[in-house]
Amino acid sequence: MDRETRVFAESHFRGPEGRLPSRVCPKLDRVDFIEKPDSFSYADFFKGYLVPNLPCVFSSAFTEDWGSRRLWVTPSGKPNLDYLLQNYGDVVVPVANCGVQEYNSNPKEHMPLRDYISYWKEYIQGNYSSSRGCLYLKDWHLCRDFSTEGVFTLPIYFSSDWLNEYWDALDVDDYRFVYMGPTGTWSPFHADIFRSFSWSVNICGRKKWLFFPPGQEDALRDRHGGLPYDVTSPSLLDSHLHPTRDGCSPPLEVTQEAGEMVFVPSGWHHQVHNLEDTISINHNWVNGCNLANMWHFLQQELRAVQQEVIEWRDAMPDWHHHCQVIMKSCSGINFEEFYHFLKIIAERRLLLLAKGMSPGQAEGGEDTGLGPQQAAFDIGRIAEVLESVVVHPDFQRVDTSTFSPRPEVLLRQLKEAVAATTTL
Ligand SMILES: O=C(O)CCC(=O)C(=O)O
Ligand SMILES: [Fe+2]
Repeated sequence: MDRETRVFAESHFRGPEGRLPSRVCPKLDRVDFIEKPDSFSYADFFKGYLVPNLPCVFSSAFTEDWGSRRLWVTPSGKPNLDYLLQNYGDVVVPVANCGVQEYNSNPKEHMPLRDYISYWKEYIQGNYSSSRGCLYLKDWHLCRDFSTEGVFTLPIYFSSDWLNEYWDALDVDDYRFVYMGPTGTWSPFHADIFRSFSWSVNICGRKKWLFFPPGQEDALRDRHGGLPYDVTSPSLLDSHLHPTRDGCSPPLEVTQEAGEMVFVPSGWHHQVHNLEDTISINHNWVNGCNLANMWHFLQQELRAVQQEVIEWRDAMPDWHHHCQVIMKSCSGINFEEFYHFLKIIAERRLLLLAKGMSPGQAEGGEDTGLGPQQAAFDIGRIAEVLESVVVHPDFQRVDTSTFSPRPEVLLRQLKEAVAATTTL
């Protein structure tokens, strides 16, 4: 990142738009298409899409050299099921049944990839129908199971990825996925986990995306406040069931072709349909541009948990602690872990600045080229969010006596670093 880009981003987040979770969205009637890798820099993406939180689509030229686009695909552009079987057949993968609604999602089962591939072949032979229903392989952690060298290369635009940096540092999890399924498989209406960004590349096939800017989903709620499962369902036209439906603009529709890369901004609800037999690689990621959205989301999640168990508040002396435990099991993270996440990233950035290195070099891997300006920006964003965390009444109830460093100490270190980097 260059200095001018950092100044631009910092002034955005200081302004009224940056202070609120991104609810302000200009009326868009189409999504930008980025044609040429050579004339589109990291700064162009950062200023044009990441900071303003707007979707865009990158042409297939951006993924031309990915091994998966050759190896996983037949010459006629179909998924190379035999290649996948030979190379990954034994791995156990999660599979959703698109034909069955369970809350606002689909029930999942686990099976060896070889069984999913036999199902897929039968499904094609059966003219895209099967007594087993319409099955979609979702959220396969390929990178956790195999080396992905020669499969794909992380595009520079998406390289400031704290979620995966954090989980890699802990060596327990990641948010890097492969999806694959026949024509007709789909993902119900949702916004991504923790209000993360996502990026998605079609290795082969086509997807139709329906996008709603942040806040628009509220107009789609039913009489009881529930979000829809399927925004294309005719029941949405019933104004008795969905009284505020008229207040919602039609979705932004994007058709993603083979090789193309979609950037999904933070907090944008979306629904996705595979128009052909499709394989995609999708990552979720968080960084300084959507960190405040993540923190806002976690506060909402805690409030929702507290509402659910409000009746026990007076009877249980450790009710607040229990709310944090429930939140961790429902959302995957609670306030203590969020602090840990901030701490790990903050310490890595402080170290980088102290050593005058870029984030990529510090990991001993390939240099991502994001550099000290990015580290300084990251520190500023963490300081701002941590300042809000430490004064939150529910965070103040968390026992931080064993945290190292204590949250106030880390905040002070970050503020000192912010002051020292203004002239960087
Ligand atoms: O491709 C899909 O089915 C869903 C992808 C998605 O929701 C995402 O990448 O955020
Ligand atoms: Fe998504």
